[in-house]
Amino acid sequence: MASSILILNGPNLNMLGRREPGIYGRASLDDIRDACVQKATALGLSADFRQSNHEGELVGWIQEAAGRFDGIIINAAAYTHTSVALRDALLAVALPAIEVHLSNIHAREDFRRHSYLGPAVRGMVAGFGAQSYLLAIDAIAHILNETTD
Ligand code: CA2
Repeated sequence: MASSILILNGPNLNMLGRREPGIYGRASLDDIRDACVQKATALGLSADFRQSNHEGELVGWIQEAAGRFDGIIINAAAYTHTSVALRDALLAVALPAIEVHLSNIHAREDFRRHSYLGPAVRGMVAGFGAQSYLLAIDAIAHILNETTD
């Protein structure tokens, strides 16, 4: 059976393409979802792409992922820099997870340089705009292939 991945997006990412194109690019979240589904399909994966402005909803989706998905890609947006709850949820489900950011969080304000998710993910892709998501899908496909070989 095809592996399936859950792609999660945190607060305000629903506004992509409408504000701050200089930092986050012109692609809308719908554009990114379409590109992710296309990329995942090309790699033989199925992808479920979701966004929430609520930390608890994101925690719930991560908890429910156990047994339903084979891996998680997450752009936790501002919760990256604040959320012990998301970190604990990712550690609890123990699925391979990759952190994604559109912008290079190390080239911005100091508070963005720390990610609470770091210890709960296999790696992080940041700074390539919408392409960060596609690179993360490549990475998770590689991880899932290693696990099924
Ligand atoms: O670069 C990223 O992907 C971020 O996760 C985006 C977050 C930010 O808090 C992180 O430090 C880095 C912000 C998402 C907000 O998205 C907006 C989109 C359009 C207009 C305003 C905000």
